[in-house]
Amino acid sequence: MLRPQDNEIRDTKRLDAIWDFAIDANGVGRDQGWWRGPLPAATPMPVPSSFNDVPVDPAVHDHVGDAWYQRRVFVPKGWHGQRVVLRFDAATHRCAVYVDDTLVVEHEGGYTPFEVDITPLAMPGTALRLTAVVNNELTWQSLPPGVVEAMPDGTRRQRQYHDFFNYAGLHRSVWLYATPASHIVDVRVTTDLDGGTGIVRFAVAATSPGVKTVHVSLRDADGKAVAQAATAEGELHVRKPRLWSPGAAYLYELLVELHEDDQLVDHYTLSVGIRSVRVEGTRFLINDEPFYFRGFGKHEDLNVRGRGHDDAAMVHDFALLRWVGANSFRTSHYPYAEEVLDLADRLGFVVIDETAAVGLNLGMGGGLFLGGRKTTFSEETIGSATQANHRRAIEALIDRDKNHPCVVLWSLANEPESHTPEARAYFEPLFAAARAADPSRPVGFVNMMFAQPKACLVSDLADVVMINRYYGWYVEPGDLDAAERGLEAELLEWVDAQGKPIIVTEYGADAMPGLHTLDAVVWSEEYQAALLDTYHRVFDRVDAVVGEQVWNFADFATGPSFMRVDGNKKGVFTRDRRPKAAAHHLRRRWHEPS
Ligand code: BDP
Repeated sequence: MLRPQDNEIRDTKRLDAIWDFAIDANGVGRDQGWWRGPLPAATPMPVPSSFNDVPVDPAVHDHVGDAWYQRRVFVPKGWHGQRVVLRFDAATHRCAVYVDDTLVVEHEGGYTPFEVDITPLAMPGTALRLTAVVNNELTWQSLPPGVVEAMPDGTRRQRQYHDFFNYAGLHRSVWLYATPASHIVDVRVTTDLDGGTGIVRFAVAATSPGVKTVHVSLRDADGKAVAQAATAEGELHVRKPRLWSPGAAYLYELLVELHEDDQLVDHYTLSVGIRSVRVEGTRFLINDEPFYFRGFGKHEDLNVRGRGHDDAAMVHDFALLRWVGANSFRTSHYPYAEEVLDLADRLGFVVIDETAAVGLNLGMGGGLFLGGRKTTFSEETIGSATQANHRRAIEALIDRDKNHPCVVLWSLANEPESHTPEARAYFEPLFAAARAADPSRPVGFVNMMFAQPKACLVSDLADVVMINRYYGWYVEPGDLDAAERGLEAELLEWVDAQGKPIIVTEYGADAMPGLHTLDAVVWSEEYQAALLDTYHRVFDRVDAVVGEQVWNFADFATGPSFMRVDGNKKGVFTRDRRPKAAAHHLRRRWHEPS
């Protein structure tokens, strides 16, 4: 799905503002038709933002169910004869949208965009009432999964299987935009290298009732055309291209024009980075050179805004990534805002792009969070409906992010159960779906401790082994010698079992900022730094390790737990982005990579 764009033909109107807001504590809004008029007892709510932390109200913070958003929108006078589209960049976790009295779209999945053509309802020069009802319930079918429990007092409580707060709301921008009726629907670009030549494969989808032709032209950063074609699908060749490389991004622009009966009717411009990605033996190659991932698993998590996108915070996070010497991050544990990927493209950061499939592991979560074990993969729990949803989520992620040079690897899930035949049956078709949707990038998933190298029944489907490990923290806490031995032994077993590149996508320790101890006691800043050092010694001894991504970039909000002190404190930065000792440590290692 193309992002809205302004140019001499297309026009956008961002609907970010203070909207009217009401939680639906008794779940009556749909029956009562709240979209038909002003919301009852509406309060102000910024868009984009999570709604949870904005008012000072536990009923909103912990709300489970529907939350209603509303605003008036003026359709610009000049949009006569245009196709008018309403787009939500993200509504977490599902949403139904009304234009005046009409239901125009419903969408499942909290982190990918959806849009709808509302031309017949959007008369230029008039106002419309836009209402969105967002629902934050996690179920066995949703990604991530969860269970809503009824409490004795009649209230409902959300149980979940993942370690981050269930923020919800309109997390990203909402747009109204206009295109001509005949328009460019989608553009897909993949790139490769052939000796000294850059290959840019493109496919343009467009609708037009007349005789249509598509022209594409690739411009360098100075605007000079370097290759062109007059077909909707084909290959452009660029001799001696400037490559998009980690830390040295270079972007071309693909100018796509739609002509109908020899008239220019639509135009779209896409940034293109020419690069190749390949796995060879135990190497991860970008532009045919071994790449070593240095970075973090992150979260979209800030005070007040929760998971709401914020440009200033985003640009600052990239500055911190650069300061600390990172070259990559994983979008743990859901697709991030498209703005993040745009900036990673521009600044040359490498991204592991992950779906919202986290917590598909009831062996762990059931015991820990729900006071009892349940079978992970079954028709009563995570079954065929979840799998169908998961497949759609993979396809939606790939559809959204396919053109970003920064994305080099798809992560289909974080720490699912992966040691049972049911897990294999669940994942096999999902890997096939990902490969069908994008044959150009490696695919993997993030393995959890319970599925050790010889027991894991899913890793052989992947191109890369990604593992999260907590030796010295959840396993043998405080004993870094044992951690060093355990980690090294396991990594060598992975090399034997799979012979693939290994990225350690999570390792780390909680550290309470300001807690200092002489002898590196758990929870101190010293222990966090010492644990990272321990892991790094091991990584440097195991050749197949091609990446280290610390958990986490910054402290983040979670649900209540006896293991969490006002959230997860494994950040090397605090939630307000101050460095802990570990950040300085990493900076020394990553600025002088061996
Ligand atoms: C891993 C999860 C991550 C958690 C982390 C932790 O992938 O989401 O936050 O552990 O416990 O299992 O800190």
